[in-house]
Amino acid sequence: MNVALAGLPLAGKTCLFTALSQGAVDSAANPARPEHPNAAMVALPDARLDWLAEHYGSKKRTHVQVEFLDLPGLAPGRPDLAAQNTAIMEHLRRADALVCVLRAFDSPRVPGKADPRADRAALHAEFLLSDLDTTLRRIEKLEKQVTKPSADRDAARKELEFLARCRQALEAEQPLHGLAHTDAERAILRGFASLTEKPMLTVLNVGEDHAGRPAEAAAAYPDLGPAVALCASLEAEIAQLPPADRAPFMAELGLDRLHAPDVALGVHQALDRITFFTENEKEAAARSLPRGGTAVQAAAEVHTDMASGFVRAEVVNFQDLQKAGSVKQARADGHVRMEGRDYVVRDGDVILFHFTR
Ligand SMILES: Nc1nc2c(ncn2[C@@H]2O[C@H](COP(=O)(O)OP(=O)(O)OP(=O)(O)O)[C@@H](O)[C@H]2O)c(=O)[nH]1
Ligand SMILES: [Mg+2]
Repeated sequence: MNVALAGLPLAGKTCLFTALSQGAVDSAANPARPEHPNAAMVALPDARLDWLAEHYGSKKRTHVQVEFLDLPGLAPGRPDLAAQNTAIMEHLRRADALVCVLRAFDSPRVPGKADPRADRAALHAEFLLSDLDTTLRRIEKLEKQVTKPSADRDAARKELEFLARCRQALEAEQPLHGLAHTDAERAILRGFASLTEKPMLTVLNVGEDHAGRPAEAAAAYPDLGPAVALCASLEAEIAQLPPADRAPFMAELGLDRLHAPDVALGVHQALDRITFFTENEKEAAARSLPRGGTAVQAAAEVHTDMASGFVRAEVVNFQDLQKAGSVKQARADGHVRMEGRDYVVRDGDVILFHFTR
């Protein structure tokens, strides 16, 4: 899973990247460049994993990891930066999901007044235009193709019909997200790496005076829909402190918890993925699976051998396990089930795979 931070210049993307990655990359020494973004793996926090690891005394804890990319800001309407914008858009296209970072703070370090509504509209317009451009070019190519007899003429005709719907949506300023209904249509959108089809999470970067109460600052923009609000600059500073030194600083700011992890969690959710767990004394692991994924697909996430030699899955949901207090008790309560390869995994399932080598 890789997620790109998109935003206008100075929206606070690098601060958010530092907050998420806890300073894993020295962005001051190596600023993200259009042709070379900075990347960092970010662990999804999960209290269930902590409970499992403690309960079983597992030596190792493995979190679900999401890769975040920090990129320079997009500058729509700047012909002099067209090459840079194109390079940035290429990275956005390759990402599985986008985080739109919007500036909702005023600072002497950043010129102009904050206007997250206008900034979001400008970003979305860039994405729509870029998708429209790709769609029109593809339509032009296919229209030539269907005039000549060929084996894939029918497929091309079908694609053209779908692309006409895409064009209509984009011209009406509607994103392509949710427009594909069949696997073939989804494959078409994936093929041209549509930007407006991608899961997207909005982040409102609020001022340092609102660090402790970001939601209050976000309440001024209810029309922006669900968004994660945080003060990226201060959360970046806190994330780079040794954990033991964070509490006094946070208390001073009135910050009861960090909000940057919500960005990673929000993206995982926006990608429509669930978390399941595997567990033994050596390792407690949280693993990610697309919603609707089956037991054998879950096994493949752990190891290809487990999928190829899959026999069955012993499943207990975390809630039942926690309530029971132990697998033994959960079993006695009838909460441990044997499931076959087509079982649809639920969020929070703790799974023991039985397989042959
Ligand atoms: N007051 C305030 N300032 C912030 C916040 N986030 C970032 N800043 C400041 O805004 C400036 C830009 O922040 P960056 O994180 O570098 O922004 P960016 O989006 O990465 O900028 P580019 O990469 O140049 O597009 C810096 O001076 C930050 O200290 C915030 O939440 N509140
Ligand atoms: Mg930056």
